[in-house]
Amino acid sequence: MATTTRERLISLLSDTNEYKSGQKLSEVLGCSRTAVWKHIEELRKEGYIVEAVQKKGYRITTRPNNLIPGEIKHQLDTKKLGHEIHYEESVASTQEIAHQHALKGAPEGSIVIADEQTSGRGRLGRAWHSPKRSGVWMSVILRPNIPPQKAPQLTLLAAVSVVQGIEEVTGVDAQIKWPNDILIDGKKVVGILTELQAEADRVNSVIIGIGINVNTPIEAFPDDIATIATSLKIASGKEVERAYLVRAILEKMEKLYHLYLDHGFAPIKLLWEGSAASLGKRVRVRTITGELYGNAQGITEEGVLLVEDDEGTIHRVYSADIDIPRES
Ligand code: BT5
Repeated sequence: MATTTRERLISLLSDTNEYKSGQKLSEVLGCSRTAVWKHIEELRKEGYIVEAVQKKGYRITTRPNNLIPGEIKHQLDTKKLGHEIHYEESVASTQEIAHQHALKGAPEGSIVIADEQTSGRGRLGRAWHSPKRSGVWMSVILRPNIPPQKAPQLTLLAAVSVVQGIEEVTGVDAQIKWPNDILIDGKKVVGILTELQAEADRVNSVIIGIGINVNTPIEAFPDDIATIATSLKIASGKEVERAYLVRAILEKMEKLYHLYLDHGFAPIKLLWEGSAASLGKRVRVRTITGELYGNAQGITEEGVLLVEDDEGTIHRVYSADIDIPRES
Protein backbone atom coordinates (compact mmCIF):
# COMPACT_ATOMS: atom_id res chain seq x y z
CA MET A 1 0.00 0.00 0.00
CA ALA A 2 1.54 3.36 -0.98
CA THR A 3 1.81 5.40 2.17
CA THR A 4 2.94 8.94 2.79
CA THR A 5 5.35 10.02 5.53
CA ARG A 6 2.38 11.44 7.44
CA GLU A 7 0.52 8.12 7.29
CA ARG A 8 3.59 6.21 8.47
CA LEU A 9 4.07 8.70 11.30
CA ILE A 10 0.46 8.23 12.46
CA SER A 11 0.98 4.51 12.39
CA LEU A 12 4.26 4.69 14.35
CA LEU A 13 2.80 6.99 16.99
CA SER A 14 -0.33 4.90 17.38
CA ASP A 15 1.43 2.22 19.37
CA THR A 16 0.21 3.33 22.79
CA ASN A 17 2.60 1.01 24.66
CA GLU A 18 5.70 2.71 23.39
CA TYR A 19 6.96 6.27 22.98
CA LYS A 20 8.97 6.99 19.83
CA SER A 21 11.86 9.43 20.07
CA GLY A 22 12.37 12.18 17.50
CA GLN A 23 15.67 10.52 16.57
CA LYS A 24 14.06 7.13 16.03
CA LEU A 25 11.21 8.65 14.01
CA SER A 26 13.60 10.55 11.77
CA GLU A 27 15.60 7.36 11.14
CA VAL A 28 12.59 5.19 10.38
CA LEU A 29 10.90 7.82 8.23
CA GLY A 30 14.11 8.88 6.51
CA CYS A 31 13.63 12.60 7.13
CA SER A 32 15.16 15.23 9.40
CA ARG A 33 14.07 15.73 13.00
CA THR A 34 12.78 19.18 12.02
CA ALA A 35 10.58 17.57 9.38
CA VAL A 36 9.27 15.07 11.96
CA TRP A 37 8.49 17.90 14.34
CA LYS A 38 6.63 19.82 11.59
CA HIS A 39 4.54 16.75 10.79
CA ILE A 40 3.66 16.36 14.47
CA GLU A 41 2.57 20.01 14.61
CA GLU A 42 0.36 19.39 11.57
CA LEU A 43 -1.21 16.39 13.26
CA ARG A 44 -1.98 18.50 16.32
CA LYS A 45 -3.68 21.07 14.09
CA GLU A 46 -5.82 18.26 12.70
CA GLY A 47 -6.98 17.39 16.20
CA TYR A 48 -4.59 14.63 17.26
CA ILE A 49 -3.36 14.87 20.82
CA VAL A 50 0.31 13.96 20.61
CA GLU A 51 1.87 13.52 24.00
CA ALA A 52 5.55 14.50 24.27
CA VAL A 53 7.54 13.16 27.21
CA GLN A 54 11.14 14.22 27.78
CA LYS A 55 13.76 11.54 27.16
CA LYS A 56 11.06 9.14 25.95
CA GLY A 57 9.50 10.72 22.91
CA TYR A 58 6.04 10.98 21.38
CA ARG A 59 2.84 9.02 21.15
CA ILE A 60 -0.73 9.72 20.08
CA THR A 61 -3.19 9.59 22.97
CA THR A 62 -6.33 10.88 21.27
CA ARG A 63 -7.33 10.65 17.63
CA PRO A 64 -9.68 13.12 15.97
CA ASN A 65 -12.86 11.75 14.45
CA ASN A 66 -11.70 12.53 10.96
CA LEU A 67 -11.43 10.82 7.59
CA ILE A 68 -7.95 11.72 6.44
CA PRO A 69 -6.30 8.84 4.56
CA GLY A 70 -3.83 8.08 7.39
CA GLU A 71 -6.71 7.46 9.79
CA ILE A 72 -8.53 5.18 7.38
CA LYS A 73 -5.42 3.26 6.37
CA HIS A 74 -4.29 2.77 9.96
CA GLN A 75 -4.82 -0.99 10.54
CA LEU A 76 -6.81 -1.37 7.32
CA ASP A 77 -6.78 -5.06 6.47
CA THR A 78 -7.50 -5.19 2.73
CA LYS A 79 -5.58 -6.14 -0.39
CA LYS A 80 -6.98 -3.43 -2.66
CA LEU A 81 -9.94 -1.52 -1.26
CA GLY A 82 -8.95 1.80 0.26
CA HIS A 83 -5.30 1.58 -0.77
CA GLU A 84 -5.74 4.70 -2.88
CA ILE A 85 -7.77 7.31 -1.03
CA HIS A 86 -8.75 10.70 -2.41
CA TYR A 87 -9.89 12.75 0.55
CA GLU A 88 -11.49 16.18 0.22
CA GLU A 89 -12.85 18.44 2.92
CA SER A 90 -15.74 19.63 0.80
CA VAL A 91 -16.87 18.60 -2.68
CA ALA A 92 -20.00 18.85 -4.78
CA SER A 93 -20.31 15.06 -4.99
CA THR A 94 -17.79 12.27 -4.41
CA GLN A 95 -19.45 10.43 -7.33
CA GLU A 96 -18.38 13.16 -9.75
CA ILE A 97 -14.79 13.02 -8.59
CA ALA A 98 -14.73 9.22 -8.59
CA HIS A 99 -15.96 9.25 -12.22
CA GLN A 100 -13.05 11.51 -13.15
CA HIS A 101 -10.51 9.28 -11.38
CA ALA A 102 -12.01 6.16 -12.93
CA LEU A 103 -11.73 7.68 -16.41
CA LYS A 104 -8.10 8.48 -15.75
CA GLY A 105 -7.45 4.84 -14.88
CA ALA A 106 -7.60 4.83 -11.06
CA PRO A 107 -6.92 1.32 -9.79
CA GLU A 108 -9.70 -0.92 -8.55
CA GLY A 109 -10.47 -0.27 -4.91
CA SER A 110 -9.67 3.46 -5.03
CA ILE A 111 -12.02 5.54 -2.94
CA VAL A 112 -13.09 9.16 -2.89
CA ILE A 113 -14.26 10.40 0.48
CA ALA A 114 -15.31 13.82 1.73
CA ASP A 115 -16.26 15.52 4.96
CA GLU A 116 -19.02 17.45 3.26
CA GLN A 117 -20.92 17.34 -0.03
CA THR A 118 -22.60 20.45 -1.31
CA SER A 119 -24.54 18.64 -4.08
CA GLY A 120 -24.67 15.06 -2.87
CA ARG A 121 -26.85 13.06 -5.19
CA GLY A 122 -29.34 10.25 -4.86
CA ARG A 123 -31.06 8.31 -7.63
CA LEU A 124 -33.12 9.95 -10.38
CA GLY A 125 -31.64 13.38 -9.78
CA ARG A 126 -32.68 13.48 -6.13
CA ALA A 127 -30.51 15.25 -3.56
CA TRP A 128 -28.55 13.59 -0.75
CA HIS A 129 -28.15 15.73 2.34
CA SER A 130 -24.45 15.50 3.36
CA PRO A 131 -23.63 17.91 6.18
CA LYS A 132 -20.10 18.65 7.37
CA ARG A 133 -18.15 16.14 9.46
CA SER A 134 -21.15 14.17 10.65
CA GLY A 135 -21.28 11.44 8.05
CA VAL A 136 -19.42 9.20 5.67
CA TRP A 137 -19.80 10.27 2.06
CA MET A 138 -17.71 8.02 -0.12
CA SER A 139 -17.46 6.46 -3.57
CA VAL A 140 -15.69 3.17 -4.22
CA ILE A 141 -14.33 2.32 -7.68
CA LEU A 142 -14.55 -1.35 -8.71
CA ARG A 143 -13.63 -2.88 -12.05
CA PRO A 144 -15.40 -6.23 -12.22
CA ASN A 145 -15.37 -8.27 -15.40
CA ILE A 146 -19.17 -8.48 -15.70
CA PRO A 147 -21.79 -7.38 -18.23
CA PRO A 148 -23.49 -4.06 -17.37
CA GLN A 149 -26.86 -5.68 -16.59
CA LYS A 150 -25.31 -7.42 -13.59
CA ALA A 151 -24.12 -4.18 -11.99
CA PRO A 152 -27.22 -3.77 -9.77
CA GLN A 153 -26.04 -6.90 -7.92
CA LEU A 154 -23.17 -4.81 -6.65
CA THR A 155 -25.61 -2.40 -5.00
CA LEU A 156 -26.95 -5.35 -3.03
CA LEU A 157 -23.42 -6.53 -2.25
CA ALA A 158 -22.48 -3.05 -1.03
CA ALA A 159 -25.61 -2.94 1.14
CA VAL A 160 -24.66 -6.22 2.84
CA SER A 161 -21.14 -4.97 3.52
CA VAL A 162 -22.44 -1.74 5.03
CA VAL A 163 -24.86 -3.65 7.28
CA GLN A 164 -21.99 -5.90 8.41
CA GLY A 165 -19.71 -2.90 9.01
CA ILE A 166 -22.38 -1.09 11.04
CA GLU A 167 -22.94 -4.22 13.09
CA GLU A 168 -19.20 -4.62 13.80
CA VAL A 169 -18.64 -1.01 14.81
CA THR A 170 -21.88 -0.16 16.66
CA GLY A 171 -23.56 -3.49 17.40
CA VAL A 172 -26.72 -2.07 15.80
CA ASP A 173 -28.79 -4.37 13.63
CA ALA A 174 -29.65 -2.54 10.40
CA GLN A 175 -31.89 -3.80 7.62
CA ILE A 176 -31.84 -3.45 3.86
CA LYS A 177 -34.80 -2.13 1.90
CA TRP A 178 -34.52 -3.12 -1.75
CA PRO A 179 -32.64 -1.92 -3.62
CA ASN A 180 -30.46 0.69 -1.98
CA ASP A 181 -31.63 1.87 1.44
CA ILE A 182 -30.42 0.76 4.83
CA LEU A 183 -32.82 1.32 7.66
CA ILE A 184 -32.70 1.27 11.43
CA ASP A 185 -36.11 1.06 13.12
CA GLY A 186 -37.71 1.81 9.75
CA LYS A 187 -35.71 5.02 9.22
CA LYS A 188 -33.10 5.60 6.55
CA VAL A 189 -29.53 5.68 7.80
CA VAL A 190 -27.69 4.85 4.54
CA GLY A 191 -28.32 5.43 0.84
CA ILE A 192 -26.38 3.71 -1.93
CA LEU A 193 -26.03 4.91 -5.51
CA THR A 194 -24.38 2.67 -8.09
CA GLU A 195 -23.23 4.26 -11.34
CA LEU A 196 -21.45 2.75 -14.31
CA GLN A 197 -18.87 3.51 -16.91
CA ALA A 198 -19.60 0.82 -19.46
CA GLU A 199 -19.73 -0.23 -23.08
CA ALA A 200 -22.64 -2.25 -24.45
CA ASP A 201 -21.34 -5.58 -23.17
CA ARG A 202 -18.56 -4.68 -20.80
CA VAL A 203 -18.18 -2.74 -17.57
CA ASN A 204 -15.18 -0.43 -17.31
CA SER A 205 -15.89 0.66 -13.80
CA VAL A 206 -18.64 0.58 -11.23
CA ILE A 207 -18.79 3.52 -8.88
CA ILE A 208 -20.57 2.71 -5.67
CA GLY A 209 -21.59 5.81 -3.72
CA ILE A 210 -22.35 5.25 -0.07
CA GLY A 211 -23.84 7.93 2.16
CA ILE A 212 -24.08 7.16 5.89
CA ASN A 213 -25.55 9.40 8.57
CA VAL A 214 -23.04 8.65 11.32
CA ASN A 215 -22.99 11.25 14.09
CA THR A 216 -25.71 13.47 12.66
CA PRO A 217 -28.00 14.88 15.37
CA ILE A 218 -31.69 14.85 14.49
CA GLU A 219 -31.84 18.67 14.39
CA ALA A 220 -29.22 18.72 11.61
CA PHE A 221 -31.65 17.12 9.14
CA PRO A 222 -33.91 19.40 7.11
CA ASP A 223 -37.60 19.09 8.11
CA ASP A 224 -38.61 16.88 5.19
CA ILE A 225 -35.85 14.37 5.95
CA ALA A 226 -35.95 14.52 9.76
CA THR A 227 -39.10 12.39 9.87
CA ILE A 228 -37.71 9.63 7.62
CA ALA A 229 -34.02 9.59 8.57
CA THR A 230 -31.84 8.52 11.45
CA SER A 231 -28.12 8.31 12.23
CA LEU A 232 -25.91 5.69 13.85
CA LYS A 233 -25.41 7.96 16.84
CA ILE A 234 -29.15 8.43 17.30
CA ALA A 235 -29.65 4.66 17.06
CA SER A 236 -26.72 3.55 19.23
CA GLY A 237 -26.56 6.47 21.66
CA LYS A 238 -22.80 6.71 21.05
CA GLU A 239 -20.46 8.83 18.96
CA VAL A 240 -19.07 6.59 16.20
CA GLU A 241 -15.48 6.77 14.95
CA ARG A 242 -15.94 7.36 11.25
CA ALA A 243 -12.56 6.06 10.08
CA TYR A 244 -13.16 2.76 11.90
CA LEU A 245 -16.55 2.46 10.23
CA VAL A 246 -15.03 3.08 6.78
CA ARG A 247 -12.33 0.48 7.44
CA ALA A 248 -14.84 -2.10 8.59
CA ILE A 249 -17.00 -1.53 5.51
CA LEU A 250 -14.05 -1.74 3.10
CA GLU A 251 -12.87 -4.98 4.72
CA LYS A 252 -16.34 -6.56 4.52
CA MET A 253 -16.85 -5.30 0.98
CA GLU A 254 -13.58 -6.77 -0.25
CA LYS A 255 -14.40 -10.19 1.20
CA LEU A 256 -17.88 -10.18 -0.33
CA TYR A 257 -16.53 -8.91 -3.65
CA HIS A 258 -14.11 -11.84 -3.91
CA LEU A 259 -16.89 -14.22 -2.95
CA TYR A 260 -18.95 -12.67 -5.74
CA LEU A 261 -16.18 -12.87 -8.35
CA ASP A 262 -15.41 -16.50 -7.44
CA HIS A 263 -18.92 -17.88 -6.87
CA GLY A 264 -21.35 -15.44 -8.45
CA PHE A 265 -24.34 -13.73 -6.86
CA ALA A 266 -25.84 -16.78 -5.06
CA PRO A 267 -23.87 -16.46 -1.76
CA ILE A 268 -24.45 -12.69 -1.71
CA LYS A 269 -28.17 -13.25 -2.27
CA LEU A 270 -28.34 -15.48 0.81
CA LEU A 271 -26.60 -12.89 2.97
CA TRP A 272 -28.76 -10.14 1.52
CA GLU A 273 -31.95 -12.06 2.32
CA GLY A 274 -30.73 -12.43 5.90
CA SER A 275 -30.83 -8.65 6.32
CA ALA A 276 -33.77 -7.76 4.07
CA ALA A 277 -36.50 -5.58 5.58
CA SER A 278 -39.11 -5.95 2.86
CA LEU A 279 -39.34 -9.68 2.19
CA GLY A 280 -42.68 -11.32 2.93
CA LYS A 281 -44.23 -7.90 3.56
CA ARG A 282 -46.86 -5.89 1.78
CA VAL A 283 -45.18 -3.13 -0.15
CA ARG A 284 -45.98 -0.23 -2.40
CA VAL A 285 -43.81 -0.19 -5.52
CA ARG A 286 -43.36 3.13 -7.30
CA THR A 287 -41.74 3.04 -10.72
CA ILE A 288 -41.49 5.72 -13.40
CA THR A 289 -44.44 4.13 -15.15
CA GLY A 290 -46.77 3.77 -12.18
CA GLU A 291 -47.64 2.20 -8.84
CA LEU A 292 -48.28 -1.31 -7.66
CA TYR A 293 -49.24 -2.89 -4.33
CA GLY A 294 -48.34 -6.43 -3.46
CA ASN A 295 -46.33 -8.87 -1.45
CA ALA A 296 -42.53 -8.71 -1.74
CA GLN A 297 -41.64 -12.33 -2.38
CA GLY A 298 -37.89 -12.22 -2.76
CA ILE A 299 -35.15 -11.46 -5.22
CA THR A 300 -34.06 -13.48 -8.21
CA GLU A 301 -30.59 -14.81 -8.90
CA GLU A 302 -30.01 -11.54 -10.77
CA GLY A 303 -31.09 -9.33 -7.86
CA VAL A 304 -34.47 -8.41 -9.39
CA LEU A 305 -37.31 -7.94 -6.86
CA LEU A 306 -40.37 -10.19 -7.22
CA VAL A 307 -43.69 -8.72 -6.12
CA GLU A 308 -46.99 -10.64 -6.19
CA ASP A 309 -50.01 -8.36 -6.69
CA ASP A 310 -53.51 -8.99 -5.29
CA GLU A 311 -54.52 -10.92 -8.44
CA GLY A 312 -51.62 -13.31 -7.94
CA THR A 313 -49.52 -11.98 -10.81
CA ILE A 314 -45.79 -11.90 -10.13
CA HIS A 315 -44.06 -8.70 -11.24
CA ARG A 316 -40.33 -8.43 -11.83
CA VAL A 317 -39.19 -5.07 -10.48
CA TYR A 318 -35.88 -3.83 -11.86
CA SER A 319 -35.85 -0.32 -10.49
CA ALA A 320 -38.27 1.39 -8.13
CA ASP A 321 -38.90 3.02 -4.78
CA ILE A 322 -40.40 0.69 -2.24
CA ASP A 323 -42.52 1.77 0.71
CA ILE A 324 -43.20 -0.63 3.51
CA PRO A 325 -46.32 0.64 5.27
CA ARG A 326 -45.83 0.51 9.05
CA GLU A 327 -47.65 -2.35 10.70
CA SER A 328 -50.38 -1.09 12.98
C1 BT5 B 1 -30.02 7.30 -2.31
O1 BT5 B 1 -30.82 7.83 -3.27
O2 BT5 B 1 -30.38 6.89 -1.24
C2 BT5 B 1 -28.54 7.28 -2.69
C3 BT5 B 1 -27.71 8.21 -1.86
C4 BT5 B 1 -26.25 8.08 -2.17
C5 BT5 B 1 -25.42 9.13 -1.47
C6 BT5 B 1 -23.95 8.92 -1.68
S1 BT5 B 1 -22.97 9.91 -0.63
C7 BT5 B 1 -21.55 9.51 -1.49
C8 BT5 B 1 -21.93 9.48 -2.96
N1 BT5 B 1 -21.81 10.79 -3.55
C9 BT5 B 1 -23.01 11.28 -3.94
O3 BT5 B 1 -23.20 12.39 -4.48
N2 BT5 B 1 -23.97 10.37 -3.69
C10 BT5 B 1 -23.42 9.16 -3.07
P1 BT5 B 1 -32.41 7.77 -3.26
O4 BT5 B 1 -32.87 6.35 -3.06
O5 BT5 B 1 -32.81 8.45 -4.51
O6 BT5 B 1 -32.83 8.58 -1.99
C11 BT5 B 1 -32.81 9.99 -1.97
C12 BT5 B 1 -33.85 10.43 -0.95
O7 BT5 B 1 -33.40 10.12 0.39
C13 BT5 B 1 -34.07 11.94 -0.95
O8 BT5 B 1 -35.05 12.30 -1.88
C14 BT5 B 1 -34.52 12.20 0.50
O9 BT5 B 1 -35.89 11.91 0.66
C15 BT5 B 1 -33.77 11.15 1.29
N3 BT5 B 1 -32.53 11.70 1.87
C16 BT5 B 1 -31.70 12.67 1.39
N4 BT5 B 1 -30.65 12.84 2.21
C17 BT5 B 1 -30.79 11.97 3.21
C18 BT5 B 1 -30.01 11.64 4.36
N5 BT5 B 1 -28.86 12.24 4.64
N6 BT5 B 1 -30.48 10.65 5.17
C19 BT5 B 1 -31.63 10.00 4.91
N7 BT5 B 1 -32.40 10.26 3.86
C20 BT5 B 1 -31.99 11.23 3.00
